[in-house]
Amino acid sequence: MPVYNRDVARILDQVADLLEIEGADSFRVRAYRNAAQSISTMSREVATMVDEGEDLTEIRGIGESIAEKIEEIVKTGDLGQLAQIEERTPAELTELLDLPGLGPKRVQTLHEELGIETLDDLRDAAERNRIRTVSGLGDRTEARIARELEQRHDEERRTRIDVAEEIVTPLLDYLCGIEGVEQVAVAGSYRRRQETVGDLDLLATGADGEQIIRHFTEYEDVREVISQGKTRSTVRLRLDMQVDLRVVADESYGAALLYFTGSKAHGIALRNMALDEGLKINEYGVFRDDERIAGATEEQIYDLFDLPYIVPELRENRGELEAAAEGKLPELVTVDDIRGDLQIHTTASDGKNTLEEMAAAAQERGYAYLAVTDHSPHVSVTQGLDAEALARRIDEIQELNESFNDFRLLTGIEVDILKDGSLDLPDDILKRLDIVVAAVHSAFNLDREEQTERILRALDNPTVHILVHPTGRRIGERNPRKRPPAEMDMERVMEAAKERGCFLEINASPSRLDLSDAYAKMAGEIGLKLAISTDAHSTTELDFIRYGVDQARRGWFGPDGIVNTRSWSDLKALLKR
Ligand code: DGT
Ligand code: CA
Ligand code: CA
Ligand code: ZN
Repeated sequence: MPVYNRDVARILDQVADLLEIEGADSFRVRAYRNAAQSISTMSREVATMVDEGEDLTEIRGIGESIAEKIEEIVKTGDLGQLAQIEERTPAELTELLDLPGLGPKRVQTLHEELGIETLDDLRDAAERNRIRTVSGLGDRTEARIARELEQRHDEERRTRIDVAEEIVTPLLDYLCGIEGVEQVAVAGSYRRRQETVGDLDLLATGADGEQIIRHFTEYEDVREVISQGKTRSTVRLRLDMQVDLRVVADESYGAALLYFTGSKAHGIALRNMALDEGLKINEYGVFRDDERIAGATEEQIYDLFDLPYIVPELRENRGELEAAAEGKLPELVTVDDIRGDLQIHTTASDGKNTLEEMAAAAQERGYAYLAVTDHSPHVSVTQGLDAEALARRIDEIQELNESFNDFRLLTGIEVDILKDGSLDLPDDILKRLDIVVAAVHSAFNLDREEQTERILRALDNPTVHILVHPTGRRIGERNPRKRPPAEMDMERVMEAAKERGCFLEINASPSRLDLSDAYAKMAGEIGLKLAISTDAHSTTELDFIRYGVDQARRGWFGPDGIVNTRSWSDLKALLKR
């Protein structure tokens, strides 16, 4: 991996920021800043200079000691010193430096006195009026920080699909109960089943628009009416969820649904198709001159362009219109296709329900099998199963299996992938299991190359069947455990999985949905099969499966590409590496 000047400059700047927060000598801090500055504005690559054995101290602002550091960065992509500093002073603290009124000294004080490490910690402290208690920081600074944080929060405010669902479901019930309301639908990203939604877009039909709008604004959860007209209104509900409602005429219902479901890119592509045929399409219908020739249903409109119906999950202008025109739209997987769940936890590790309860819940859902995949010991937040406990578990499951008809518990484990890519349990116990799912639970911040190698090494182990929650990300702005994906070369990981006869997971938990829709689509293009599993830590979480199915649909997956649509005997054959 080549190291570019901007990478070198970024690392030097980071060192400067952290040293400054630690209160290091200002001369020393400036040395790093100046070096970063020179390097980021140089036209030659320092990496080339190092390669050719040139003297870096010739560069303006670079002395002996920093020259050595640059050489280290160029050769290893990293700086040992930075890691050392980060052990004392968390790197996240540098994010706080951009806030008004917060210089390095104050950041250090906040860290020392209130234990603040991240923007979230800071937000929390501001909300509880604790910032003003810190020496040198008054309530004016606290208010300024709170305002700035609020503004940033607004910009990135999106709500996880499951949270949006909890908010919109009772609202739909309420609207359907209003006299004179005929149809109600949620359009927008929610209908496309995107993993997060910005706002909710509702459509309704009915005789008296004004009355429907009035009832809408009187809904008990409305915190603020942002606008209210004769046929449309916008309100804010709890958690600041914004909802638009439009009341439309029956003959425009399909056109409005199509328009407001989007995506915008899909809508624009359709509009261009219409223009090519001398037609006009908008939220009221499709028009030739001024005559409406379609609009009541979405099917009617697609049909007008000789296209089959395109489901909302595919409407992202990622090739669905072309595929539809060629009759090559995939037949997408549904919840009914799923025959069993391949990742769940019980009270043996961090689950809330027992093995028996989880088995009963799986049978209630009509499953043919359920893989029991508790954690291995390394995941220190929970007790994990060591080889001995796992051996006892295998016996227990085999015994329990005697009592079932048309259902089977699969013996399994969620084995931790250690930092070097080795597994947390010996092969001889892993070999005895029906299914081994492997996951990363630590060292998410390895660089891309190292992370990729680590994962590939884990997949090299022939006992591994499925790499679960492959990137480890946690989604949702309001998720306190939010975490960006681990960086890796996903294409290489997928190619490697395919070659080795193993699979990746779409983790159906709405706080993970990992693989993302885009990565799922990539898997399909590579020809890699996926598992959809819930990672349920309780019986009710088995219902997460539908979020995973939605994500797979957004990734263009049919039932054949999903391993757990198969019977146990077919799945078993597929798991033979
Ligand atoms: P979100 O709310 O950010 O999760 O995403 P959406 O897709 O729900 O977007 P939103 O709420 O801004 O608008 C709802 C739909 O309305 C969008 O998916 C497509 C349609 N739409 C909005 N603006 C435009 C536009 O300028 N052109 C077209 N063709 N459609 C638009
Ligand atoms: Ca929306
Ligand atoms: Ca909207
Ligand atoms: Zn896990």
